[in-house]
Amino acid sequence: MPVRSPYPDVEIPDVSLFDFLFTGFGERAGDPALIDGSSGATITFGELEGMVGKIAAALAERGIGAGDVVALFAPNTPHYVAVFHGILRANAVVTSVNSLYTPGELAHQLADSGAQLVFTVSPFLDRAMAAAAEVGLPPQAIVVLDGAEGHTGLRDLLATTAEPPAQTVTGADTAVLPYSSGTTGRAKGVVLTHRNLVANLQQISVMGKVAGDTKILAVLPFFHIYGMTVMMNQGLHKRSTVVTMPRFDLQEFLRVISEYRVGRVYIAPPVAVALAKHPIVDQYDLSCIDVIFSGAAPLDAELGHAVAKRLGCTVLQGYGMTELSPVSHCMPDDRPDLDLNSCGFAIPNVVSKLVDPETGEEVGPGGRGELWVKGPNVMSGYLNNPEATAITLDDEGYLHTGDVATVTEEGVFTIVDRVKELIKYKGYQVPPAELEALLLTHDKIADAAVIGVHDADGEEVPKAFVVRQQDTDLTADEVMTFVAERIAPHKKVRVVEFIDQIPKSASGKILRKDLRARERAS
Ligand code: AYL
Repeated sequence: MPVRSPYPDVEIPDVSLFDFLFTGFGERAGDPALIDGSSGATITFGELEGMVGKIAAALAERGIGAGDVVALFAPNTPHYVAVFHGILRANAVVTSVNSLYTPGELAHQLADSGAQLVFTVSPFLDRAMAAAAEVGLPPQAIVVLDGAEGHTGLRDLLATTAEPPAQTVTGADTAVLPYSSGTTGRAKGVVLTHRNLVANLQQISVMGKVAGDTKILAVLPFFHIYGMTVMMNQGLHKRSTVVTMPRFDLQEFLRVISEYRVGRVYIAPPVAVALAKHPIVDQYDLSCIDVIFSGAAPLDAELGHAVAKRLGCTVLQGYGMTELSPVSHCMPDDRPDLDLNSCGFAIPNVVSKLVDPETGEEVGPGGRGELWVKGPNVMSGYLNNPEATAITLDDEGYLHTGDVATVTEEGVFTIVDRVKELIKYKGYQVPPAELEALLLTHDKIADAAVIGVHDADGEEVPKAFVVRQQDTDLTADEVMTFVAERIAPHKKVRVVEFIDQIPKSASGKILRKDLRARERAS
């Protein structure tokens, strides 16, 4: 039987994300919406709304409008938020890009999404220029937020005297195109509509006590759907104050929390390890923390309890996926008694079921099955990729997550395994297919396959099985260096094993199951 959320359905207004978030700041207009954790610079709700309107007007003047795609390649700052919503307010679409991407990776996303304009910052300009050149975008198509010679800067956009264009987008229109590999293959554009994003904000709204006096830490990147929905947009929705950090640095993270008295901290599990174990944590007054919420990879309950005890706060876990906008299951603030290995209940308007991947039979409480999710937060599909969409979304509207879960009689879900190829390194996606394709470009490599293995700290890391070309010598270090020079650091191959042959099915598909079994046996 499909499991319905135990929460009553919430209403999802049929409006654009801009109208949903920016309507009626009223008395709050003068309150801080965003604080730059590094500099302390603050933007109020009213100021943000003004900036969004100007950016939209300036984009419209430059010919950007309905359906156009604009890439956002920048670290978390208050200006990121203004630009993100300025692009949407111009009726255009945001494709958010991983800040660590190499020019090649960025070029792939620019070409695949059809981006016409790129927003970046001066420290990223070299990579943006190289990628733009690769896909034939002129240098003038790169806006440098903090300014650079020969490029439009944020200041230029804000100087416009034009009015923002009429809003033409509806809930059904595409709002963002984050990239995800999903269950198989390379990173693909995930088509999320305004309605998807509005829905997920309404759905998570009933789960957590996030309010006008809550300070939210945004250290996880806004380019990833976790930062985008749960930090940036939830913060705006609840009229909370979002404190931004451009990257994770433990000392700076602790300083910012302590100095700005942050109450709600969203993390991925590796941060929990530092919070539980690092001696430096004791040097900061972290009594302001009310809730630490972990998502993006499995949190170990023991670790979570250690963090809760050390900091005297509540630790909660949620589950999500880019394709789900992203949250589908989470622990509510008022149930810290739930098993911390679990990811709580299905959120409102979500129906989920567990299906045995071998038999296709539905599995009930006590059994294990692939998690299928249906709800208003489910993506409309992968951009220009009906084959991948068909593999992931079925005719009844269920999204097949590729994650294996269990459920209790009460409706509490726990993720216990993964049946998809995807590897998660510190919560970031590593698509094996991409690494395999890259490895095959090495002239001394005859064949290769990549799977996730666990290192001594229990961290999932990519491991490559490599078949050398006949009569060649190739070392593990050479393989790792070759990969590291061509991709973002989180996708590095961290273990290499040479092997005589990659196990494959009759149709030539890599038998990852056999490689995993080999790994367990070693
Ligand atoms: P993507 N436990 C185990 N695996 C998880 C968990 C979890 N709590 N959360 C995410 N994953 C894995 O698209 C799982 O394999 O989005 C899933 O299919 O980068 C994959 O990560 C999706 O990776 C929130 C808000 C989680 C955000 C998110 C992260 C979305 C990550 C919970 O409340």
